[in-house]
Amino acid sequence: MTPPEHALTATLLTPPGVGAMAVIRLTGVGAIEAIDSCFNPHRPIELADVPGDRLVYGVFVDPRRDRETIDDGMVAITRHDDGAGTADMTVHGGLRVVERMLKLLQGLGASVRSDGDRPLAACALAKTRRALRFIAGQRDVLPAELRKIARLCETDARAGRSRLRRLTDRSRPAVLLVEGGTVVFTGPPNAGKSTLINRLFDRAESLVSDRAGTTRDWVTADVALDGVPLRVIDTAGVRDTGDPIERAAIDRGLDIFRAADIQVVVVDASSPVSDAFLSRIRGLVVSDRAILAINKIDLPSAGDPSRAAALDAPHVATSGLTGDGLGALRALLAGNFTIEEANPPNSMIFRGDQLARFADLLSDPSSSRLADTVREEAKRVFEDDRPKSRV
Ligand SMILES: Nc1nc2c(ncn2[C@@H]2O[C@H](COP(=O)(O)OP(=O)(O)OP(=O)(O)O)[C@@H](O)[C@H]2O)c(=O)[nH]1
Ligand SMILES: [Mg+2]
Repeated sequence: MTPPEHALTATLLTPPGVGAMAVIRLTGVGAIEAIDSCFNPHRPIELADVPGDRLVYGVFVDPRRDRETIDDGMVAITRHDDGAGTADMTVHGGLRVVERMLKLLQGLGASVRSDGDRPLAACALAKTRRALRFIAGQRDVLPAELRKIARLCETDARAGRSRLRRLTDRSRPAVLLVEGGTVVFTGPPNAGKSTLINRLFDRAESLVSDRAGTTRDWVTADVALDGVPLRVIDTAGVRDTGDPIERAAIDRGLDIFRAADIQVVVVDASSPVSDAFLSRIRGLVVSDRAILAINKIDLPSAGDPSRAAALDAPHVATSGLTGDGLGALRALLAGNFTIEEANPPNSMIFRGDQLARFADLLSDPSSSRLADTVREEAKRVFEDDRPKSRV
């Protein structure tokens, strides 16, 4: 019988849904022969002889339907040392084309994996170059790290467990790097929130005016900070108001402020900070996620910014007008995202199903399968994590 890791498997590598292109990977023993039977290269060529760095252009056909054309596309072939092969097929990304291709491969003996790792999907989701570099780095490092843990489990199960736990507990910086986070700005009206955001991220989308209550519904912008994708949200200034629409906007703004990955409270150093504002905000601030910006320091001080500084958060003095303190504010933001920790193997990102399996393992201290399961996991991380040579 074909061992499971050599069985013919088809995986959609790109995110499911409509897109310009879709990439389907067929891997296992017989992959190249299977592609041979359903692909007509435009130029006469033996697929088995094609070098691994060459894309072959042609037409995918259904051999069971009189070689009816499914789509035109490309194939890249990799031959593995152990006799198995991998064919990456690029087709048009329509739902119907992908469905037909997967059915075709199933008909040729492949099992279709829906829970497969999707390295290309993850790459497609990466919003910054740094996130992309991280994903590529993790591809190299994660299987080796898991194998190390498996070996450790065999000699010292306790140490192996704690290393595995540490690995899964430290994924936050990596998740933030790949998926991004939200930074929500709040503060009294006219404190300079919109000005600060525009200047910090070099944009001019938030309206700025000397009229308090300029920002009503929140305004969002997608930016990058040191390679971490961030969604920055500018909210309505917090004050007591009789206007029901403004009140609703303030309430909604405070809701998203509470849930933010990073909270930035902006106050105006040149005017007194009201008790009403401080008491409203205090219960919402989460100290290890919050930053206080004491803004408009280019103006004479109203003498009481220390009242705001009583909020339990690191603070920084800024001027959205002159740019003073913006470097320090950026550094605090970056520090909050623990950006420098987002490096494999220090911090790595896992799929939900992997985390669930690791949690199961760790919750059963008597498990004798620890080393084996971790080793299996190392194999499953990426389909192509086997020694291979390009033909
Ligand atoms: N002197 C000085 N003026 C500033 C500074 N930041 C903003 N301003 C001015 O303060 C006024 C209010 O700025 P906004 O950025 O609209 O303030 P906001 O906090 O977004 O206000 P709302 O949207 O109404 O809550 C504008 O006239 C800005 O030009 C600053 O650092 N120094
Ligand atoms: Mg504003």
